Amino acid sequence: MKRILLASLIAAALPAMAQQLADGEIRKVDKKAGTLTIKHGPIQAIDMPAMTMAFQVKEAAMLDRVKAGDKVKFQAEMRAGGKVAVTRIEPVK
Ligand SMILES: [Cu+2]
Repeated sequence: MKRILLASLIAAALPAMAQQLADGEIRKVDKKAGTLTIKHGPIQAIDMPAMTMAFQVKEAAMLDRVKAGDKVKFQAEMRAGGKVAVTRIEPVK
């Protein structure tokens, strides 16, 4: 019963999560600094307009998943100190 409830909750949340993904294009992967520079469209979740900027990443492995020139869909969160971190990123085929 609990499992069914959880499954339906996840199913209900998926469309909302998909909507939150922002569009972007990777401009630079800086493994030393641990940042991704992304030319991005508006990011609703953190009320940010389109621009090109450097993001921190939630997991260092994200820096290996994308390369300059890749088109991506991603999610970001605002961190203390005004830094913004990518929390999820997927290349767009
Ligand atoms: Cu920005």
